[in-house]
Amino acid sequence: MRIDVLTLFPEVFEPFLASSIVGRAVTSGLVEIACTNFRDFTHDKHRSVDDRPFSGGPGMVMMCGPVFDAVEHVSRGCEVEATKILLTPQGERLNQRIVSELSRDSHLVLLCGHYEGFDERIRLGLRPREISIGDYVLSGGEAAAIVLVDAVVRLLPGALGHEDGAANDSFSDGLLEHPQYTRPRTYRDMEVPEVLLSGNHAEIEAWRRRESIERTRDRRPDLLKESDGPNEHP
Ligand code: 9D3
Repeated sequence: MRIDVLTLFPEVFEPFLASSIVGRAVTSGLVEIACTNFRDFTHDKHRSVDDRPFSGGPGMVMMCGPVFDAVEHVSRGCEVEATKILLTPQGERLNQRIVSELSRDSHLVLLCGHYEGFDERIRLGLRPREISIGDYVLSGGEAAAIVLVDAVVRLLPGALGHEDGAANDSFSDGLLEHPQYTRPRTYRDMEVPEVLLSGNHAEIEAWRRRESIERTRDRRPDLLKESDGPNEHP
């Protein structure tokens, strides 16, 4: 997979791209990730990437020129058309289904905005998929792009090292994870549940399943509704 991140702040991605699972996926060649600065595609002596909205209003708007030119630059010579993604509070809310879809694409181009938004002709001309990472206000699309890249890259075959990892996650079966314990068996008078020390794997699996369902009912009843339906999690 190739991922191009278009941004005014390419330097914020550097420590993230160098670390942990994503860093290892990059060095092992599973994914190639490049950051491109919109400012390298400006047309005037002030290197403007934004301007005031026509007819007034608060804030600044990302201009068409640098955005179209940067997208065309990273798309040049590519045989398959890239999936273009505009990170915006107006987009569809990111979830594991969308992450999984994107992980099967060969080329993602992520557009990170700053300021109040994008000139509407960017939407009309590029027809990007528009994605939000949730209902809270960020100062720009960069943090959202990091979230998206992290979630997608860990699904690439070979990225986790242990291949059952992604399949066992919360959300892959629509349930939250069961409680987990490690040594010591007693800590400040708190004991590890007896069943986990029993060695009875059928009983342990049944306990974990019950705990997952109970925890999901308590904390995220919305997940039970939209997954397999009420009869799947008795
Ligand atoms: C005046 C209305 N504001 C929308 C709530 C304008 C505005 C605020 C913040 C426009 C852009 C931004 C910057 N945010 C993003 O670029 C962004 C974002 C977010 O703020 N929340 C969740 N997901 C995303 S993806 C990109």
